[in-house]
Amino acid sequence: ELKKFPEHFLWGASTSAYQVEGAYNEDGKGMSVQDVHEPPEGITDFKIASDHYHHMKEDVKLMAELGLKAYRFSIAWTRILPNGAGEVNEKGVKFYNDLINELISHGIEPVVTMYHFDLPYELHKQGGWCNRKTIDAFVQYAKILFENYGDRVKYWLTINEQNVMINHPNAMNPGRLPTKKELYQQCHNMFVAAAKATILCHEMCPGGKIGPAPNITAIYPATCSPEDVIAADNWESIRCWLYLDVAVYGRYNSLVWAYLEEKGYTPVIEDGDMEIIAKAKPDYLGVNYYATATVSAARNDGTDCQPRNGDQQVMIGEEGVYRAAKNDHLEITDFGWMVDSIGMRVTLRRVYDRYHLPILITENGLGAKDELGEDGKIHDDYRIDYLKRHFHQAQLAVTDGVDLIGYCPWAFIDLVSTHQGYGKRYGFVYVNRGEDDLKDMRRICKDSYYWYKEVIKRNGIE
Ligand code: BGP
Repeated sequence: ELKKFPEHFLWGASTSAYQVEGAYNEDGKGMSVQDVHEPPEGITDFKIASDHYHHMKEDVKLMAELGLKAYRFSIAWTRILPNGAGEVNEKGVKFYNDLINELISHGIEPVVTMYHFDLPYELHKQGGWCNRKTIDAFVQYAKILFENYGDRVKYWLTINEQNVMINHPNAMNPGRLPTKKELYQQCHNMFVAAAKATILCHEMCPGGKIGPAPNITAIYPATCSPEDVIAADNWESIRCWLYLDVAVYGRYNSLVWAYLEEKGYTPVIEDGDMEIIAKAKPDYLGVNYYATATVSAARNDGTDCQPRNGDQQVMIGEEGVYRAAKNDHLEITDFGWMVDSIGMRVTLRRVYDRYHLPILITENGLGAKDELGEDGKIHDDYRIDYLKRHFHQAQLAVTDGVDLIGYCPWAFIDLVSTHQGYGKRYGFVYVNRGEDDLKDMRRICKDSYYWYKEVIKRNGIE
């Protein structure tokens, strides 16, 4: 028999600062790597996005009407510290203070991501995460956040999808792409930064909970050939377990360390780093889940690495390590992403079984080309169907014994997709704008909004 979702389950919704806020140069905000990134031809940039910065109260009102128990958003580092470190921008501090107060006054729990893909450009120019100064900058930033909001924010997330930043670095690195060796140094420095922030949170915010938010997905072997199974194990460790093992167990995953050594990618680990990492204990795990990936053994003949099509979910393979494979059992979205609701259950079970920490689904959702109908509505029954299937699998995971504390679909409102701009929408709320035609930016609740409202009311799909 199905278990019910727990009482006080955090039915939520997610966004990230640079994808939703706009106002990219207003009220003292500094530039982030996203602001200087050239979008692909015909795709909007992040300058205006969904103009949430100027629609904040209206948007929170829509969250309240939806009945959201939690709202996961990110703070733009460059609103707080325009240069990444040093001088504080009070107007930026005030914006999030107002947002947090607005949420709380409507009974919505703020879930705050500290850093979501938008490194301050000033830090990037000085080497970004390859430079250990960025660790200090992050600690200064964390301190400001805990000082200002720690009395009201219970749920903190350190870094969004660190593993995506390492495995798919295009969107976060304007200019030259870092080498693999540099990426693993960035990765290590982010581990240290997240650990320091975690320790600081526990010191500064009594009752505060903090954790990482990687993109986690079970990796399937393409066949039951033992070689494929090894390849799937390796890729699952490199893509997923590395990040959670460091966060939870305070040590590098041994399979991954062997891989790093073999490839010559091992990072410089300074004295004291591993002690700090071991001391920092997350209270819960954020998990972004979109789809599983399927892989087969590498052929090691120069063809393992397949060209990507600009889509972050298309596995690219790595020469001699694994090869992306097709999974004929799964459907695929119009944007080429696999749909695997059962894979969400598999993923949640694996994560819980490995770490035994409460899990918050911090992202999951369907990107689609929603159209505003002649009746002035958006009939996104495909999104309802997608979410219904995933909610059902989440409930099965709860029944399996997974300690799931909440579910924040991506996204609360339409926002700029990392690769496809405004042509690919995720929100429960539609924003009336096109790729470069801003129209009136009006908010219109989609059919999925009204459906989700009932789900929240009933604390489940049935
Ligand atoms: C995740 C990111 C989000 C969001 C989402 C959808 O990887 O954390 O920022 O963008 O994916 O991806 P996309 O916008 O590329 O469709």
